[in-house]
Amino acid sequence: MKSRLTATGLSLLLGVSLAHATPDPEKLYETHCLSCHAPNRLGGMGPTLLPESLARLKKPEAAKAIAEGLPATQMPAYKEILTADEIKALAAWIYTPPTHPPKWDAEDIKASRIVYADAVDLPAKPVFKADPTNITLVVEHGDHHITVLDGDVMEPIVRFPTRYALHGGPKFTPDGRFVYWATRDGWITKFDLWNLKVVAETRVGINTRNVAVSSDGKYVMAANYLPHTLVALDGKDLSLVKVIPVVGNTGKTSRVSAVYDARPRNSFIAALKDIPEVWEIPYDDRPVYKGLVHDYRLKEAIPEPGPLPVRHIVLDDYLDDFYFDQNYDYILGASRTSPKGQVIHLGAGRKVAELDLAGMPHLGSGITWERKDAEGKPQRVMASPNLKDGLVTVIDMKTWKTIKTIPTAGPGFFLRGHEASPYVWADVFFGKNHEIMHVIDKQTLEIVANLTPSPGQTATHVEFDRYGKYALVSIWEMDGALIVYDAKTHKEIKRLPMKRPVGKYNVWNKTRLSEGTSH
Ligand code: DHE
Repeated sequence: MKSRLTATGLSLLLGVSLAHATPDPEKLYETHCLSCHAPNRLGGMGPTLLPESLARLKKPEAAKAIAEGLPATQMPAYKEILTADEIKALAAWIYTPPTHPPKWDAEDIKASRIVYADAVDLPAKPVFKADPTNITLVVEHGDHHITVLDGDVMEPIVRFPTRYALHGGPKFTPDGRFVYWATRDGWITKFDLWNLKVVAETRVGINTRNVAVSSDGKYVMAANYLPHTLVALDGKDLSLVKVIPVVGNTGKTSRVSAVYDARPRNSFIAALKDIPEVWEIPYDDRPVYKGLVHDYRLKEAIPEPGPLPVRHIVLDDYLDDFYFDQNYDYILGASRTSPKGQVIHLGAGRKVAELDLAGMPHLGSGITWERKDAEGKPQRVMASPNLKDGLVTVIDMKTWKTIKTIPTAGPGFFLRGHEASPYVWADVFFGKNHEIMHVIDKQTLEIVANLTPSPGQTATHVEFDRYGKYALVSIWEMDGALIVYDAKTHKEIKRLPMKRPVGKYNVWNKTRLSEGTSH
């Protein structure tokens, strides 16, 4: 931070009143912010300061952050350096579009890559004694750290800092050795979990959604809001393989809501925010034909050249939030605006049914399990929390009908279960009851327990250990905690203090595509 004469100081010095001089936020940015937040507000050591990146931050909060700084970050307080008007002007200005449209192209991506020499060619053997398949990563949002937990004894093995604002699930290679994560500012990190070292980092975009890893570990695919691209990296060293501009059949470009690995199909599936299409991107040698809409085996069409061709599945409605069935034959999708969900058969490339979904379902957080129907026959269901209404929707995976709407104490974000557990756990993330965690019986579809792990504090995102013995709950507060519950008795076993912990990721459950968690 550079010191500088304030407008008030200058006016005293000159003996004139500058009280009404209009602050020049662009100049203020250059003087005070550019060294950390980079030219064109693209982000560097500090986060990106563009309207798209600030969508989740209210303007008064931005002004407060400038005035008072941010705890547990390098952001200093400016209230002694800038006037209130200057702070206000600066806070307003960062929400305006930049004069030069921001760009992040192949050259920027290549130039950003960092390979850490001390993490190359390390032995394929864990440096810790814990079972590497039962490790759980905990993302701590509060001070941007990851804790690596031994899942058998629920003790931290190591805790290390990450880049700013990691979002979405870290994705493991099938052997569980390497894990990749994305930050909202576009950084993709490859981490060697057995050697506890960062291997490489590449910045793929300005505003990034999430990352997926191909089931052969060959490709890492990142989804961007800004620019409108998907970016494929080499899974080995995060070098650039391909930038895929996201342009629909009509020529319109789109933000990518998220990208997922569809393991049984050897392909990535991308959810698009601004065009009514879903993209499938095979990563095996399967030919994909240009112009293809419904069936990639159309022989008369022209094959798209090069690796990672795109199959456009054109739909009647937008789909930006997905749930896949366990075989990846179907997508259950919804847009954040339409009351009807769609069931898409991926092979046929078209809608086969509609879903009755009240409120705003969070299908990306859906899970599945088997129960018995009224006649005692096995019935596979999927359930989704709801971001707007206090309910969990349960859908029959054969008829696609809603078989139950379970009322909850408020809108929820995450729902989690485990093959070995008779219960699913649903949080109440929003509203006055955000301290409550519901436990739902998989068979009766009734709430059997309402836990209040930490009165007055937000309880969220449950994840299980490999065996379904423990249920881990995040207390999403700066001085929060990870609470370990006995998954059978719902009794607290221990609590580990953590800084605003959110997502937790167990190697076994994620690499074995457990039906009780997201993949
Ligand atoms: Fe997330 C996953 C989208 C806000 C924490 N979130 C995801 C995924 C998507 C998504 C598409 C799946 C990606 C993956 O795992 O590969 N999230 C969105 C949104 O659209 C939304 C509502 C608004 C936004 O601005 O992005 C949103 N998400 C949040 C939060 O506010 C949360 C609670 C805190 C944060 O990190 O910003 C949050 N999202 C998470 C977590 C996961 C996630 C912990 C991974 C869950 C898992 O178990 O896999």
